[in-house]
Amino acid sequence: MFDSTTRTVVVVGAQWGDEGKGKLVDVLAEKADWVVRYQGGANAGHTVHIGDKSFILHQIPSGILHPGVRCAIGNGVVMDPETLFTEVDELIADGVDVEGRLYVSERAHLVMPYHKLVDKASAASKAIGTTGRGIGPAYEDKVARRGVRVLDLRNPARLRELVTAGVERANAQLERSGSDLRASVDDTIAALDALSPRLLGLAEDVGLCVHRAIKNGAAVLLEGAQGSMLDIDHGTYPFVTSSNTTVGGAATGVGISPMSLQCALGVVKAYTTRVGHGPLPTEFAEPLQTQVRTLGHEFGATTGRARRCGWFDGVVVRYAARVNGLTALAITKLDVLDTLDELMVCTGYRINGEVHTEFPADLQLLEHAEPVYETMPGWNQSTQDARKLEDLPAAARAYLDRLEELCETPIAYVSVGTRRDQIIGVH
Ligand code: 2SA
Ligand code: GDP
Ligand code: MG
Repeated sequence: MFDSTTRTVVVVGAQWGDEGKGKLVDVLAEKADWVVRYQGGANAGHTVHIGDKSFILHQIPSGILHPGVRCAIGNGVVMDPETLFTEVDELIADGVDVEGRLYVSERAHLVMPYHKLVDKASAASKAIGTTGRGIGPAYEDKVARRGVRVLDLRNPARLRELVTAGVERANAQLERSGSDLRASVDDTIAALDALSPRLLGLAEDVGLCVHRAIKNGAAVLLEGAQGSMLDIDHGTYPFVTSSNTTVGGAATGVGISPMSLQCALGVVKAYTTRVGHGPLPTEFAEPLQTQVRTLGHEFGATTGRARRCGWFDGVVVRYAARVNGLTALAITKLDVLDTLDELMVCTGYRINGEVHTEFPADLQLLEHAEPVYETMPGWNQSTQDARKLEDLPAAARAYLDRLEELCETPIAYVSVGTRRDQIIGVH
């Protein structure tokens, strides 16, 4: 992806998350100078396998596993300081040198303990199937202009004021939800005081750092979390997360100009998954549901929840290609389909007798949508050792060709296993 002219790349999920962004970021980070997260928070779970070790990154950019790469958490992220340092300490225990190369935007909003209590207790969160990591309540406070930012830790009086108001509001919400749990101002302040020196040690003007890096010709990778169909504006609202997961959010979430973004790599599974509630038009029935979930180990990397699986949905990925302006696709988990006799690919939705090829905004329409499928032969052969396109069986190549055509976007990578080396670069 990176070369002498391509210096800023966004990696974005083009389905409902868990497409394998962590793996692609790890692969691309080999040539990056900076990797920056731009939205979401500890709801993300980005998995990277190196040798026999497996790392799940929640808030720290997946580039951290490459020595020397600078990693930053942008202003668009809602940052949970408690779990950030758990993550940092786990990496250090695994021998990863984090010192001096992890930065946190001083403008990033903090996820407070009371945000997590509210998220776990509220009926609205349950209806959506949130991760319970306090993401929605933290973004609510941000948008309502009453959030706590990293820089507020420098001002104890202001911090206490913001926390007191936040705790009061959270306790009222908890009471309304029928929860017995309550947040406490003193406990919240004490927890922040304990983390504050360490966190302020990482605080930076991340937008400025990345701007300067770009000006100096650095290779900068912006790492999206969740997926395009979970975007607050473009996703399956209200069954979405609370941030702009799409490329538009990358510039605002890092604090650089959208004009500086050069490439957008959309990561997509060779099939579809979603975790949490909401529409998934191509969802499998049993026994295929359990079969593919087992083959693909489709369980949430943060919560362990079973992911819902379905056929590849061309309407979804073509929509994501448009909204993000994808310049290329990375197709992951092709190997998971190795043992299936036949594959189906969704090319449109039949709604009230009419075929729609554009993803509808109104979810009520989707309730009556019947996917229109094309059937393609399987390949019944392992693809895990393929390292170039010619190593793949002809039926797998035909499948990829059809995905490329349907999504109107060229394929740049095909991933055929969890390991770093199990990838095909398409030139
Ligand atoms: P939230 O917690 O407010 O962001 O939840 C709102 C919706 O967004 C979905 N969401 C996700 N979907 C896929 N993967 C995510 N990360 C974890 C993973 C999920 C897990 O990597 O596996 O472990 O369960 C993620 N984060 C948020 C969520 O399911 C809701 O539908
Ligand atoms: P992310 O949130 O997009 O980074 O994805 P997750 O880490 O939540 O989920 C992707 C899962 O698929 C992880 O367990 C990865 O190790 C795994 N994975 C990634 N690429 C491949 C692949 O090509 N084949 C297989 N079998 N697994 C993969
Ligand atoms: Mg994930």
